Amino acid sequence: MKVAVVGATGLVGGQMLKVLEERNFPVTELLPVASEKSVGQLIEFKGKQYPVVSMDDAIAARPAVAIFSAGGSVSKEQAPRFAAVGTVVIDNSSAWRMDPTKKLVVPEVNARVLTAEDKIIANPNCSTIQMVVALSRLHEAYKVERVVVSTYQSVTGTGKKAVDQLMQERAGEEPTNPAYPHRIDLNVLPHIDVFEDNGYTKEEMKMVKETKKIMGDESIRVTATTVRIPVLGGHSEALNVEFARDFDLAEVRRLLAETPGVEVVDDPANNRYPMPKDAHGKDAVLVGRLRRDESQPNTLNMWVVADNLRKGAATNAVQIAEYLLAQGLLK
Ligand code: 11C
Repeated sequence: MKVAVVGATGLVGGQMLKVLEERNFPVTELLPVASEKSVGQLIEFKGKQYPVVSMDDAIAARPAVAIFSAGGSVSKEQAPRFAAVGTVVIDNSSAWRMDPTKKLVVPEVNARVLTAEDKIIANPNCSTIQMVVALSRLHEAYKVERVVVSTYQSVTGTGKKAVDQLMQERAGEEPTNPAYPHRIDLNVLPHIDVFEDNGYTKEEMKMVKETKKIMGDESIRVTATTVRIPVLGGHSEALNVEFARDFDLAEVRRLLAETPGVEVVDDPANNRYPMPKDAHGKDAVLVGRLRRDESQPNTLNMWVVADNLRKGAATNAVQIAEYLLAQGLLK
């Protein structure tokens, strides 16, 4: 199967290649696509070298699937061109997520919505993905009414520039090309993406809107505070979840243990709880610190951690491709 990876030289693109290789996706020909200046650069995949090709050459090759991680404007312009030649595009940008004609998919939660008509499929924001994976079975059991979420997000969510900023600051150097308006080492920024007119950031509003769409329930109320911290391994989230029905904590633990994609790490007596250093490089969404909110009925507190470049981006996209393949939806 011919597979294009658009944005192959970026942080997420690199993870896409790694995950395709690790999960043994049946790639017979890889078409790595990046900016014009990278054309010809060699990319190693499954022990073979593949040259980076131009967007036009990749479209002319008519791949079965193109996994995009090249930003919203590239996606808006180029995804329809791939779709026009019959390629299924799985897009990691925010370009199509809230388009009512496009599906927004986390396979463990709503893969069933996909059909042969879907030629551009949106991959959600990383902080939304790990939250909905953790919530999906609990929603079926007790119905989520409202979520209050605070995030603690890795600089890898911003990209290479931010990783460089953190590392340079840590080494006592002045960052050459800072990604943030303030230092990030030894600091915390309550600011991810741009501020909107309502005072929330775009990242916060993504969590509100994408959750409703993926979970197929516009009645779920979400309010978010998203925060950047000087960490590399993954995003952490404190969730306060109010349900319509009461729950039993032991049953919550059992439901989470049975939830596809979730690993329960919850043994406070032995100092075991989810941490980014343990999520790093894994596909699982780690869930722990499970406890009843004693300040109001039917409400649970939980701590959710995942590698934002893997389940939050690359793994989720490849899982969508795997689902399409298994359903015979890829040519
Ligand atoms: C961050 N969540 O951590 C962002 C990165 O809409 O796919 C991913 C942005 C997106 O900065």
